[in-house]
Amino acid sequence: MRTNGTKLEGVELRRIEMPLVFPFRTSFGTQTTKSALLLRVVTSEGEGWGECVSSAHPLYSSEYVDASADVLRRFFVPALAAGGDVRASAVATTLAPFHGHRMAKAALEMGVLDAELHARGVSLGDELGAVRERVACGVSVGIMDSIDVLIDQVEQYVAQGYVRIKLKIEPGWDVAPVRAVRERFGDDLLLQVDANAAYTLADARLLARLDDFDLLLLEQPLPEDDVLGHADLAKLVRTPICLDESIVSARAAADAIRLGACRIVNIKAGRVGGYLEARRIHDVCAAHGVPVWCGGMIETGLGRAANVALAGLPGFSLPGDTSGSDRFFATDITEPFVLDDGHLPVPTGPGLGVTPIADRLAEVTASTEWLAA
Ligand code: OSB
Ligand code: MG
Repeated sequence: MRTNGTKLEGVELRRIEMPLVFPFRTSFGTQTTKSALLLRVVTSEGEGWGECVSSAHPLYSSEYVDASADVLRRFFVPALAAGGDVRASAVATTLAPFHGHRMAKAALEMGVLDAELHARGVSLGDELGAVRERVACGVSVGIMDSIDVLIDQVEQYVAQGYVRIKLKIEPGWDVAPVRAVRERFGDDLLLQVDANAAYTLADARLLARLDDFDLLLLEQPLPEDDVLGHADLAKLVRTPICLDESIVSARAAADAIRLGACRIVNIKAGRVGGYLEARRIHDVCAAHGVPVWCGGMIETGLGRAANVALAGLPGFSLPGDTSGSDRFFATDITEPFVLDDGHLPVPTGPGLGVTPIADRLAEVTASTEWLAA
């Protein structure tokens, strides 16, 4: 046993910029580049990688890359350094006095966890309780300029083996694209939609028209803080409602389920403050018989590896947005995740099971900063 515990030596914050293979349009904006913050957490036991999923602009949630960097630099890393023995299971508690900034918290916990698991020789999948060796993969398809372009895109993804298609929707791009995809690809295609909070309860009759298309789920139709609105909407549409943005913690998940606001939950570790809280949400949902699936935030291979590990847990009974690296990037910073018969393998190496390739990382790095503990 270690007597003095694990010491945090410092954290390297690395800002990266990666071009997307093509623009990704959602109801809140169009993204052409992936901007992210990577954390190399260095402890007395070794090092680990964390990926912060905040975006350049606060459009999906209130978080954004520069704010994540600031709060890590100013508060989170100093607090963790001051806390003594650094353990992944205690990171959330150490950072709990600070409100919000869950994506930054998640990234720091992920880096500490990766370092710790490397030292113990345990994979993240095993640590979290994954029961699958590979996970079924879906893909999130952006809003397109025309139905023809959309059908073309979906055709390519289906040909690549994706087992489920998620269409981004917004007012003016909802019933028509869903109908077109359903008609073209038939009733067997697993199909769902994601509104990213673009509607209001006044749109209930419009959203109920989606009931005709046998969708797996309708993701986050209403604003993040409108949980009761989702419960009301659930009485007006037959398609199961799934929450993404609204579920910021295990408590929020329990509340939403109790209120009848969702029948399915999208779990994203960054949105909820880390992979350990993500597992608690999985457990809460499992206890209520609520299926979950793993969401995505356009992660590099680092976050993708962690997401695939999470998706290996037993309650992840629906395909996730765990697409292959080439869905977004021509070249990833790790060995790419490549779909095999619609699935991705849960990494088996210690920690994340992947590390950045030095040359690739250097190519996409905009700046680095060392935060000494
Ligand atoms: O709502 O699921 C979302 C990407 C960025 C921000 C929000 C969302 C998304 C996606 C998933 O749709 C994209 C992916 O596969 O990573
Ligand atoms: Mg979503």
